[in-house]
Amino acid sequence: MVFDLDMIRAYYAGMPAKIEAARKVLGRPMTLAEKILYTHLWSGEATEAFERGNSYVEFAPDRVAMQDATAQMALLQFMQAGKTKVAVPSTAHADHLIQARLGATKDLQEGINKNNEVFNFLSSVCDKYGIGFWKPGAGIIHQVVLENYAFPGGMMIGTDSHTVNAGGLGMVAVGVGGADAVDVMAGMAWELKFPKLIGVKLTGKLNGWTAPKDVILKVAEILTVKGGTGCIVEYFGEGAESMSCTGKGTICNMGAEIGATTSTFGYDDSMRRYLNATGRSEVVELADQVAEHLTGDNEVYSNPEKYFDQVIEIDLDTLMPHLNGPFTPDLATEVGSMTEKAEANDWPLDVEWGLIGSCTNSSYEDLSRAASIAKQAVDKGLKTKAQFGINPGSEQVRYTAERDGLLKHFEDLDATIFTNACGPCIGQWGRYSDPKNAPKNSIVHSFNRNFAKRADGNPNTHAFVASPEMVAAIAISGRLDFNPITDTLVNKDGIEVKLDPPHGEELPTKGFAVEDNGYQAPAEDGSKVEVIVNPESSRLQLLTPFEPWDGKNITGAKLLIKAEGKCTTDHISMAGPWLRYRGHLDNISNNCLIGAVNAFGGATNEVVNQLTGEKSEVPAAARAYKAAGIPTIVVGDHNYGEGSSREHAAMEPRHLGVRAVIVKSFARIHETNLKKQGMLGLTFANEEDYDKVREDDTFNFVDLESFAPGVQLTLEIVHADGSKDDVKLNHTYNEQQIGWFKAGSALNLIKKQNNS
Ligand code: MIC
Ligand code: SF4
Repeated sequence: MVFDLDMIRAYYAGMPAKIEAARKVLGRPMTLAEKILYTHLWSGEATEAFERGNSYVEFAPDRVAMQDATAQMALLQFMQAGKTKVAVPSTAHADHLIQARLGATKDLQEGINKNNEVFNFLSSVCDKYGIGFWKPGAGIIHQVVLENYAFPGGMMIGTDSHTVNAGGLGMVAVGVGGADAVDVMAGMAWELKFPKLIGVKLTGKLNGWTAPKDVILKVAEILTVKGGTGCIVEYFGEGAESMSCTGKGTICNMGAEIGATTSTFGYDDSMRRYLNATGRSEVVELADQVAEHLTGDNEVYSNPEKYFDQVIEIDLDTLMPHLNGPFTPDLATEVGSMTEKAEANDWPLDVEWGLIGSCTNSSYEDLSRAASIAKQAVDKGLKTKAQFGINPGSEQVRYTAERDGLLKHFEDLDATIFTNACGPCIGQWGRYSDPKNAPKNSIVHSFNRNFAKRADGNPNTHAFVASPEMVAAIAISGRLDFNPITDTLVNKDGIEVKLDPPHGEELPTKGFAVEDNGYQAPAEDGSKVEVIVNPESSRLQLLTPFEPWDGKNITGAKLLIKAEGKCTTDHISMAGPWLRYRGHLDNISNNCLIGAVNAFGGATNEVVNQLTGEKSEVPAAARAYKAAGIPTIVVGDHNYGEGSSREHAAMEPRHLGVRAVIVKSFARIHETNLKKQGMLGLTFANEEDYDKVREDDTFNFVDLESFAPGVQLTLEIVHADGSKDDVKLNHTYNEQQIGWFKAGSALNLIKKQNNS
């Protein structure tokens, strides 16, 4: 058994009393999200009602999960915290660093060869500090967590934005930066602004070609990529109960794409079935005893408008399959309305690849429904027009799917089965030798993100997100505007055939099976384990603490870049080829902001170095200012830092001498990451002030010495012609976070506290 039953037992035992206390202070019925939050207060039982969207609250999560690309930095920081063992059950998963190119066996071996140093580092740090390690090939973090660790009513954090996937099993699971994980692993509280609540009522029942994926694709259309910011989305209603647990996981997974803190579902039969099938009937027995607390109160669901900050209703009976994209996951098109839209926007109608899997849609049910389409194609004499790539989410799913003949149906269409890892979902797809100059094309996938270059590094790849069964149908037809509900295809004998709606099995009838799940338990006593970091390494670098604040106003700062439009963490710290430097701050800093669009001239990775007046790449300009002892600032647009949890996007600018990031609005995880690394993350009080910033300005903070919670800061902008603008800046720093800024980083403060 890899999961911690005693911890779950203890939590459930304390739950009723804690809920009663919370009910008393709230004086009203409770949503599920509130029940989970109020039973995980660091301080124990609730003594006050928190203000949603405003109060900073300390929580005590039950677990921590990390993946290889973020764990390196998280664990390098943890090593500095001065602890001998992690304080809560934690795991690390080797999944992001493995490429998808030739197929599972070869790619996995190559992945191990190339990343040996990093995997050894992770394996030994885990061994030393009591962290479970899931080896390369074991699976993708969120699928492995759902299969092994998630439990109804639990709270976890993970150093990956899709940690939210565990909401499918009724958790409050939140993606965080590594520094937050370090706090919790070091035995400290985890702080979060008490979220607002969005209720999504699902009526009716999914049918035909419509899948759980379409629910979230629809929600993304309604809420857009920032509509969920600062909120927990709670799904309820008969439609929710009719859906499988892994289907719920898909919906929660893509909550990250609307910026939501997390999403969750109440405990129901689908979760019982899933827990039983994945060897956790003890959890079911325990959960059943507190079942009433593992879902929202009836009154809440009957009168949702009264209890949620926003309510959305979706009728599953009439919901249509969707294709979202390209380049953003909230650009929704119903299957059947694609032709005109694609033509109007010049999206290539020919589809070259269909990719199925990733942490979002790689359950047994997903593979079986998509396989039913692949099988039909073969049975009806169809050939696939596009190529297929499959990424199973875990070795357990892969092994079972192979045993049950599901993978064979894809192989009959010449599909490539990739490693149980992230691969093509995170730019680790060896599709082209020269992606930058690769041709314009369309692909469909069942993943979650479709930002430019995300899958294959090619800026001209138009990626559309759909359910696995729809991906299968579209790939077979080779047309983006194929509508399997109405359209026919011509088979090899020239006969027109139609695809029947998909069917699948929620869980394997013969049960799950696996030979080697790839888990490595940590040493009982890790004190003798040695963690080696070669000082010559290009992949790993021990951290040097950031400088504390000198107590003075930051003056004479220059603009490193004013980013225009979408600036996701992929723009700030690109993944793909750069994943190899995730454990080496100085080396990875060479990708700092290279994808951000410069508001002056519209180029990427090209700014004017004000010291020389010459054009420069962004990281080189930053290094030049730093060498000259000149502080810099970054200016950005809305939802700056959207996407991943990678704290490199905050650490790199900090390392390169950026002192403040000033934007119209932030994505939550990134804002926290900036604060943790001792950076000033500020927003324009007046959005139009963004326009006042010119390329060759000089910036002076005039009242930083009185930096305090709830008080605006003032930035003096001195233009090259000598004229000045005073701009008001908002911030969300509380006392403690100001402490991080002063200490130079949150980690500096932990160390100080440990030593005192
Ligand atoms: C992603 O999906 O973007 C990632 C890669 O999983 C990231 C984490 C990372 O940057 O390593 C995430 O979503 O947090
Ligand atoms: Fe991996 Fe993609 Fe899931 Fe991120 S979204 S964890 S890269 S499979």
